[in-house]
This record gives sequence, structure tokens and C-alpha cells, in this order.
Amino acid sequence: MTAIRRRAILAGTAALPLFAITRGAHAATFKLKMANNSPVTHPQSVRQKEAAERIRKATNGEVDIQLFPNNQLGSDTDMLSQLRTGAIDYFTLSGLILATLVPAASINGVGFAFKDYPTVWKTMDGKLGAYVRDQISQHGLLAMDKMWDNGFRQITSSTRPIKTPADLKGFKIRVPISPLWTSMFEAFGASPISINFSEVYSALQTKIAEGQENPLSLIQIAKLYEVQKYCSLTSHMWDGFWMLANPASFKRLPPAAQKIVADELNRAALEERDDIAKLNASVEADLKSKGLQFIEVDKPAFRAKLKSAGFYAEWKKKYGDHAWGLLESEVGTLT
Ligand code: X2X
Repeated sequence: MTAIRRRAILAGTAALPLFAITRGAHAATFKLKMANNSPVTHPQSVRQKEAAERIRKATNGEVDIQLFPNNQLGSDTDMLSQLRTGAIDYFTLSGLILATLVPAASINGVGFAFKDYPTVWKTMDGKLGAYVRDQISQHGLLAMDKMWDNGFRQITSSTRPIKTPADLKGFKIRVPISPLWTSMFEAFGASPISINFSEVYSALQTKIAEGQENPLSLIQIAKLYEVQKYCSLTSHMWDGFWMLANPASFKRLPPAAQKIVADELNRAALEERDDIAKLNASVEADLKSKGLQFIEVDKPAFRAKLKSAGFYAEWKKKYGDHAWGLLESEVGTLT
């Protein structure tokens, strides 16, 4: 046997220990970082931690993902940069904020597109979701198949109740950093201010912003009700998180480990969706008991305002006929 061949065989066997049963403590081969912007008690963080644990077990400790929840590694904007350089390996980000890099990724947030959750999941687990994932990969990131639920977003305020679209005129509302959000609240005549979630509580407390909009589950878990008085049930958009991976980091894992990671993250996303669905059953009553005043609004009136402001026509043009067609084939005509 030549020296070269012997070396090749040795190199081959060196790769074998992945999943090999070992005795005692075993140093992890891949120490990876996962990050998010959600409080530690949010189902997103809980399910990500569980998934990391299952991945560790299924790979005999060789894929060791550590979770950094609650903006511990920075704001969404910071974490997106870190994901791209590989300083973070996995990161869940709202499709709308991801749109600062991948324009198509905000399409699920088009105002009043989805009437309910079954339509959301059919669309985002279907052709439109596949289209967006493809766009994400064309921009140098990898998205797992299953989106995580953030929720239907509702408007809160500390100054005055928002009852009609006209009440939004001049309203200083915090929105996440995303062209779609700014455009939508400008179409309502509001004064949107783009702020990362890591700064939202203090922005509301100090009245830099009068209001904000988020799903009830997050208003509850992030305790935004402490600094807000009114909540208008607009459900003006559905927002979800993509589980993004740094592609080079993911591809360094052996194929069997890649499959375990993807399967477990997708499973965790489905579990998180269920958790939010369960929370949704009780969250309004809980927030009422904490003093938040709820307002039922005429949603079609809000939608009509967006339409007359040219919002749908503008965004149809931006996304293009193909993407817009994929959305409308699930939700019906929007323009
Ligand atoms: O920034 C927000 O409001 C949040 C937490 O809902 C998102 O991640 C979009």
C-alpha cells in the first residue's frame, strides 16, 4: 500500500466518528450558535431550545447548538449581519425584516392578505413559501422549510384609541425595520418610526412612539401592555419567522447531521405554531385583566384605505406578477 493511499484511508476513518457511540464525555465537533429576538419564555425560544437538545442527542453530542434568545447577540439588524458572516449559524427573522436583503420575503405581510391561519399555512407551506425560500437562497442564505408563527398583528396605543383608519393620521407608531411596514403605515397616513424590537419597550415607555403593532401573544410575553393602554383588533397582517441558516456552516455538517438538524427545526416550528394557537385562545382575556382596553374595528374600512392610497398596486409592481399571482391564487384578488 502506498503512503498516499494509507493516508487517504486514515482520512476516511477520521471522518467516521460522527454518530459513533462513544464512552464518557465527548467533545462536540460542531459548536454552533442560534439566535432570536424573542423573550426566553416565548414558544419560539422554548421550542428552539428543545430542538437543539434533540439534535445534540441524535448526533451523540457532535452537533451542539447553543441558543441565544431575546436579542442577546444584538438587534435583528445586527444578527442578520452576523448570520451572513457566519458569526451566527442559525437565526429566526421575520420575513418582512429579511426583506431588507431579500425583497420578496415580505410578501406574506401584504395588508389583509390572509383571512385565517389555515390559509396562512397552506400558502407558506406551499408554492409561495417555496418561491420565497428560493429567493432567500439566491441572496446567499438558507431557509428551513417550515415558517414559525409570529401572528396576526394588532395595533396598540398609549395616547388615544385607534377606532377608524382616520385615527391613524399622524399617529407615531413604531414599526420594525422593513420597507413594507413603513409603506403600509404611510398609506394609512400615520407617522411610522422604524425601530428594532430590542428597543421597543423603552421607545413606548419614553413615548418616542405612541403605539406599535404586534401579535397579542408577543404583546403579552414581552409585557408591552405595561406601557400601552389600548389595543385595536385590526389583524392588519400576518407575520412569521424564517429559520435561516448560514449556508456554509450548514454544509459543513455531514449529510446525516444536516437531515437531523433540518427535520428537528421543522418539527419545532410546527410545535411552535400549535403553542401560539393555544395561547391565542386565552391571550385576549388575560390582557384585558391586565388593563389593556380592546377595540373592535371595521377591518374592511382599513383595507379600503390601503387600496385607495394605492398600496396594493404599488406592491404588486414591486413583487412582480409571478409572486403576486402565487399569493392571489391562495388568498383571492387583492388589488
Ligand atoms: O419586531 C417585531 O415587532 C417583531 C418581534 O414582531 C418581529 O420580529 C417582526
